Amino acid sequence: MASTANLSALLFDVDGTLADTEKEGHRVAFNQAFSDAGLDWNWDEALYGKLLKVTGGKERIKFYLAEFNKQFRAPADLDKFVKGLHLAKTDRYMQLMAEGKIPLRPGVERLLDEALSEGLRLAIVTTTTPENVTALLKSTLGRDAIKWFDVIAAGDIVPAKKPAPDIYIWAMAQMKINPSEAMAFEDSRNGLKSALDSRLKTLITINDYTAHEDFTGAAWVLDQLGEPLKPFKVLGGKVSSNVNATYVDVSLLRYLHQA
Ligand code: XBP
Ligand code: MG
Repeated sequence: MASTANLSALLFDVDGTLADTEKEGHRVAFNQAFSDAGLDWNWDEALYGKLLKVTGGKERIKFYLAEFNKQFRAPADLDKFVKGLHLAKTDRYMQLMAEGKIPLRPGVERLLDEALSEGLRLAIVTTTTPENVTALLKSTLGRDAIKWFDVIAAGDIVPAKKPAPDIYIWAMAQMKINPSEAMAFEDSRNGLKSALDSRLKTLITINDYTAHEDFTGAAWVLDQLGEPLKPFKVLGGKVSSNVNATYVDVSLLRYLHQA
């Protein structure tokens, strides 16, 4: 993971990293889709925390059936059933995003703006469905924000989702960059593993669902990216926290990347 190359690209996870979408976004959309389908399943906040162990909505539904709802008599064609439920969930999620109730996390918009003006390239690297990425970016940053990103690596584009490294490797191949030129932004252990196994230096911003996770190997672990009037807290990481910065900007990223 030598970082002699200059930093040229920032690769962002979406759920939990750009915005806290899981509790009030994905979870709510899953429950609405279940209810629309006449199912009495209810994923409360605590259960959803357990289900987050598995990334990908379709994979998560199957995990729920295998581990938490074994008595459910699933239709013979389980894949088709799950796919249908998940399509309905995506519709519901997009509606929720269009209502604009889920903001970006602190520092995200400022950092994206600064990175672009400094000539860094941006990419999205996520397990969620591409339509969901578009819906979130549109509702928070406007219709054109999707164009800020050179690559949207999302959903089923690779069969093996995070924690497998495949989605980061795919995104970097599309951008024709090496891991030594980039940094990843993640919020979870699954995301960190995916990024580290792609040889990317990774900055973690935790959230309520991931705060307890093991972030060994991360360059830095922060509570959030910070703003001038909302300083971050350094919670861990390999790089010395002995810096004067109180919010993440491009010069701090260049330092972390070289450290
Ligand atoms: C995000 C996910 C996704 C979303 C649901 O993980 O695991 O599955 O929770 O999205 P990460 P879909 O932040 O590591 O990318 O239902 O569209 O799969
Ligand atoms: Mg995430």
